[in-house]
Amino acid sequence: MYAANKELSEIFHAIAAIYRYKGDDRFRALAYDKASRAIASLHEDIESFAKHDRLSDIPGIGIHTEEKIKEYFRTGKIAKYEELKKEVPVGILDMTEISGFGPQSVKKLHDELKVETKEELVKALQSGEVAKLKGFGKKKVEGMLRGLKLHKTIEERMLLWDALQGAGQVLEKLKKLPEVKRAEIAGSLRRMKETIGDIDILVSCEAKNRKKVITYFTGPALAKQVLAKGDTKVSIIHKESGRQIDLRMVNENEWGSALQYFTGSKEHNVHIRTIAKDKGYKISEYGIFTIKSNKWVAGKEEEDIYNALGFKIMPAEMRKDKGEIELAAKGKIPNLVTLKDIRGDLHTHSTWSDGARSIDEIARYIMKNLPYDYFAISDHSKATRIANGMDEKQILKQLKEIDKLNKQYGKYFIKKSIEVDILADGSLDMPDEILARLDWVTASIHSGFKGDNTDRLIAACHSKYVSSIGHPTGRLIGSREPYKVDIEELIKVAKNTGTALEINSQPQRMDLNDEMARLARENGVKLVIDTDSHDLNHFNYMKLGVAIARRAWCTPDDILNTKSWSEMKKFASKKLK
Ligand code: DGT
Ligand code: CA
Ligand code: CA
Ligand code: ZN
Repeated sequence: MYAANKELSEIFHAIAAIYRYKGDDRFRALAYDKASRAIASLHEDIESFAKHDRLSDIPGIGIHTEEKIKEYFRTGKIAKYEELKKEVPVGILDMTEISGFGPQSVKKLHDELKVETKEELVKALQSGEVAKLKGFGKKKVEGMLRGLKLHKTIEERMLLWDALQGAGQVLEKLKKLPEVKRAEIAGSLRRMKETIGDIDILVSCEAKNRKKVITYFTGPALAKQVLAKGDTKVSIIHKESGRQIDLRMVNENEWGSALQYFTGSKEHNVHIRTIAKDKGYKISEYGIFTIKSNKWVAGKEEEDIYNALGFKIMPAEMRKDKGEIELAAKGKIPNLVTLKDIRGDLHTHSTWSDGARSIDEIARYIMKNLPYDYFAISDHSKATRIANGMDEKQILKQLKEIDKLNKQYGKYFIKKSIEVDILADGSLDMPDEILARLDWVTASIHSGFKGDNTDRLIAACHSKYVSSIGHPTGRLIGSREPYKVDIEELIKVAKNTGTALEINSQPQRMDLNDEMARLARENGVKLVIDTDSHDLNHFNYMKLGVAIARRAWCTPDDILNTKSWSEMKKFASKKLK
């Protein structure tokens, strides 16, 4: 991200948090949040927009935020922000975003216990001091402690999406060095785990050239800090992402064995090693050798290692020691779904609710950039007020616009849809007459996260208009736990009612997760992989959903949106009979 984009989006995010903390201007907070998101997802340098007086072209930038951006480029700061910062305890402001805390709770803790830092606040919570305050019952304090734990996972580990971005840039740069023969991501990132502890990169080069690669890797272009520096292993804190990257260097004939070893998982490798031992081999990052005479057998390519054991190579996403080795032994590794198989996206938001782009902009973007045969506009329904949900009148108007645009493009490309709220009693936030006019209906929960939501989801599956359940567990990695749901029961009902379950690809959602998606697949439930896009760049998230599906061993056949529209339609209309 451009430096100014990053700073401005952070400042606006902080201003929004301050307004929420003060509790006096909710709408202003929303406006700053929106602007912050808009800038964060901007592909171009915001400075060039400012220079050409085009800031108002950015969807999500309003009159006030435009003024603030201009001021930032004129003076280097935003006076209002400096002023606001003095009115609130900045040391604990961030904590308002942790689940179980919230601006009002943090404010109360500050006002009554005089805590100024995160450490003080955590201490007060753990010592039982907080539990003595009015309004902080046992349940509330437990919720806060759980929130802290969630928050910790994301402080210590990064989201898959963030790791992919950081690692991608570094890999490109390394590949450009003339000394580097091959370079590849390894570790949990290659396995596409939902959170990543550190990024692992493997490089092959001649031993005499290692020093040059190390000098570049630990130099100012990439490293903020050097954690460890050996002859073949170096660790840095990456300048751009602030995260740890481990680099290992191997000889060309060790490439395959090293890649196999450093891809892991540890559990997978341990199992592979016992099998090797039974067959008279030993495996290390340097190759596969006979135990008897220590003779090198293979190691140049990764598949050579597996082949030497009588296996076919399996995709990295499968390597968890959850049955994939047994499958490989039988020669039954499935052809997993890939990004190329995806033919459409059934969950996207436009300016009709909380999306940043008009339907026309989205459609044109997709036609130009993605190989899709169809996509659905699925804006929120009215119960999700914070997301500017649509009422009956608005959606009817929206349907007319979709008709008009499809006619204009000369193909029925945009499908009519909605992300309809599942209300507290399990009913849907839109009458059947309207749902009946749509091509695809995603039903989701956006409220009432505290109780057990199994019955609500099951009720939604029983609606003959509901094609798919959106982000079925509602979790946000690092900030919100999944609500309670009996996933096995949901899977059973989804199967019996012919309802699909969504794999939502938003980086923080990844919902269903890999294990649940696997359970769904094993029980014959169809899945849809959606991006839940709120802006054009979100369409790239599709690869995250595909990764979940691959970790769940899904083939194209398990994923509905690898199919033609007429087959999608067949699936949805089966319920209507
Ligand atoms: P992370 O970084 O916590 O998200 O997870 P990984 O899997 O990337 O773990 P990491 O970075 O510690 O190590 C990278 C890979 O190296 C790991 O997936 C397997 C391999 N590896 C590391 N330590 C060991 C070990 O003690 N035994 C075995 N068999 N493999 C190891
Ligand atoms: Ca790692
Ligand atoms: Ca590592
Ligand atoms: Zn939603």
